[in-house]
Amino acid sequence: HHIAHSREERHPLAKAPVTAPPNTVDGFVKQFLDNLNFGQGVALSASGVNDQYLALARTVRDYLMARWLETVRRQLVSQAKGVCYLSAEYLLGRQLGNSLLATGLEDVAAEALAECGIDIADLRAQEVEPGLGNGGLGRLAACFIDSLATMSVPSIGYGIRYEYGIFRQTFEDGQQVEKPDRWLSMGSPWEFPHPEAAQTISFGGRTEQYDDDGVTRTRWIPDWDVLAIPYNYMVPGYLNGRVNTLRLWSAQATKAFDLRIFNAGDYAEAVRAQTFAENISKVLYPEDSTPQGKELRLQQQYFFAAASIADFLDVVLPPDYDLTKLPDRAIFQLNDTHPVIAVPELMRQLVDVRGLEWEQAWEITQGCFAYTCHTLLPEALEVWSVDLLGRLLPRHLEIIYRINEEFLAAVRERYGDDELRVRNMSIIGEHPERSVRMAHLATVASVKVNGVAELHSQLLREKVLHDFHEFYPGKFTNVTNGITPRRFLRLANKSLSELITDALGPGWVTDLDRLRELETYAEDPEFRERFAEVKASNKRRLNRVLLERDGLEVDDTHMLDVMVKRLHEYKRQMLKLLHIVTLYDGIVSGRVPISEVTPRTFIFGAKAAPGYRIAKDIIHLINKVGSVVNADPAVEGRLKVLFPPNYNVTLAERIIPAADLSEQISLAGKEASGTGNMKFALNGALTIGTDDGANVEIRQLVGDDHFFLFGMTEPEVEELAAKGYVPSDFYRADPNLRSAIDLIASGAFSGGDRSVFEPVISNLLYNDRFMVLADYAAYIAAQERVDAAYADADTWTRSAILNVARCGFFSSDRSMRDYIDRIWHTPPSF
Ligand code: B1N
Repeated sequence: HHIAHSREERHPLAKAPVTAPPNTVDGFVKQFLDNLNFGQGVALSASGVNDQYLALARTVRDYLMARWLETVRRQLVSQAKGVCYLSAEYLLGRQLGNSLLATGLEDVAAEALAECGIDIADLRAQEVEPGLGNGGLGRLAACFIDSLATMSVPSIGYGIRYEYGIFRQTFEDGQQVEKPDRWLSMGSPWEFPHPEAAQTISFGGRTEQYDDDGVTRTRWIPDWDVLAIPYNYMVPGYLNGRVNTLRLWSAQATKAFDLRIFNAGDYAEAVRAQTFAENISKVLYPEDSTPQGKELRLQQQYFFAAASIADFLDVVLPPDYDLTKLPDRAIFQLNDTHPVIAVPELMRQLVDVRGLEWEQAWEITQGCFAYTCHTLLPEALEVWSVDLLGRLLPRHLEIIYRINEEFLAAVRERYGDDELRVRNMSIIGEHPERSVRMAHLATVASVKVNGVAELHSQLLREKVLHDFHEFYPGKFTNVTNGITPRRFLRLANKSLSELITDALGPGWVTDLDRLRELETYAEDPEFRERFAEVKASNKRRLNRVLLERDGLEVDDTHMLDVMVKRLHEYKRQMLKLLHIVTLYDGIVSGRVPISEVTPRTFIFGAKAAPGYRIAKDIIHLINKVGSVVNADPAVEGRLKVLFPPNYNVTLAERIIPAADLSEQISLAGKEASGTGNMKFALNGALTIGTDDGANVEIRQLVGDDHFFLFGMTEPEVEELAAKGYVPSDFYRADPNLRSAIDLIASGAFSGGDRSVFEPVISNLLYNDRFMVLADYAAYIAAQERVDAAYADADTWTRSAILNVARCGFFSSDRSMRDYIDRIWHTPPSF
């Protein structure tokens, strides 16, 4: 601090505060041309669109930079309690539009570029989105850091800078083929690497005890290490002059590492070893909700957790900080179990590195962590084999064992020798192999544990973590997920935003409850007409996007019925498909006159984990049904099935504002929350959905008349499972269902080849873990209610407006307030 200070004394310019370029069209043009000429090294006349995009991005960045430096400075001075959000995924979406919005530069930039003869829309289209996440969990992290910046909460996001994000999906003959996501190949203008602030992260080796002035201590003697290089990303608050930090770690081989081998004369081996180390941040694991237990994944988790803890202790905290006060200075929020290895890592830092007593260190650690659980599926609860963990992180395994020993002693003290309970609660599981249950470790170490929707939190307390809830009453809480209204309404749906702002003024963007005031406008025929025109224009825009992107045609006179989310059996894309096949079957069999079929365009968007066989078969089937239905003249173009490949945040921003109907049809009790459901409702789509996740809260808020509920409730699901679910009974009992399944099985969608979709069909008839057939009849009936409601366009529009008006609760700003009140206790700073 002292050296830095004297450096600033030397020149008057160095003393002046950093200021942004002038907020005018001329100022913007000047900055843009400077960035193009001096940053990109090209003249305007010779520049290509990517040069121009990079120069534009750097220009917007220049406007953010002064605010970022100021935010960092103030945070350093105030030392207020802050949030460290630890997440293995951040599904950020494109940065340029959001940065322009946050700085209020949208119009200035567009005008400035127009004066240079450039259409800003062409440059915005250049940006490759950073897809550093799989789905809801990663997008949630991105929404949360947006809200934290907008609400001026001291906070920092920590994660991994994957060189390859979620794979790019292509279809070959209807089947998913994965391509690498080279998002960095054209350069990323949004990141700032800081190799001088690297952390060294160690792995492997052994531990030993040693005598430290009469005290026996443990040290870890690792046998290899890597460098973690921080890359800073700016997270701008919306029009509030604050810019927070997202710090993503990239792996680099350490010098010591390659030199050792290099000096032994084996150059090729030294290079191989370097590649090995740098593999750690190479690629995002593409499994959503089903961890794979791979060694590289554990390496990733420890790599970013340890780097983040070290960064916070060494760089963010002042030197000589009294660590016993850490719980008043920081809360580490664990986004699912992926960063939970940070718990034993903090213990190791406090006990082994900084010499604190175990008891004191444990007290601190238990005050610093909070854990968000995002699932209910048993197969999604992460475990690491003791064998693997002990090999990679021997000291951490010892620490986990001791935590468990003391925890189980407390359990035994409370319940006597109830060994069944002790076994169920243990952090170490014994079957099918000895393993560390990361959710148990997280629960034991955390101040609070939260689920992500009311129903989910209730099921956590009553089922998945029931014994823990009994043991730690008060530890469990709920924070219902949210979405940022900046990206998912203001940016994605500019025309609806303008309509809302015309009615209410601009304040709703940071105070989404104000949308309630739209309820009276729902009764105004003129407002309804304008609202309907917004929907229609969003459909036309989607039409243009899909035509250009994929050569697909949306009929903008159709009802737009959308199901976009990861492909997973529990989400039940098969149920949606059975509805489509039933409609088609009705037409071709002559049972339903074509004039009675409501014209609908169905849009699917979904990636399947590359190793998830049945999910890939379902993608194949959707595409094949689409080819047949779309081409059959008997359908007269009244049904269209579109499946644009590579659904991502950018495409979501186009699809969601155009949708009429939102499909949220998971089996009750399986979808922890869902956040797509919120995005659709907030953009004026009506939901057809089960009583699951946050659907429950959406329906309560918008009202039963404006939501199409169907299907079994969670207790009904349990009841059916308990009495023994036999899917083929439903097949036999329902002629429509039988006919639809038989049509698929007959090879009608696979050129007569009955073998292609046999696995999908037998999975439905003889397994059907997520009870698609049991909910089929209710779903079809609900879709008939949808058709009837849609026939009255004006009433439908009124319901759509009421959905918008009543969904302010789902702002991620509200989620942040809940985390602050119930868990973090971090007041806003400035
Ligand atoms: O997290 C979202 C929820 O809205 C969804 O309902 C939930 O399914 C999703 C391992 C996950 N749960 N678990 C994951 C992702 C990646 C991975 O490697 C698990 N994602 C969810 C936000 O709360």
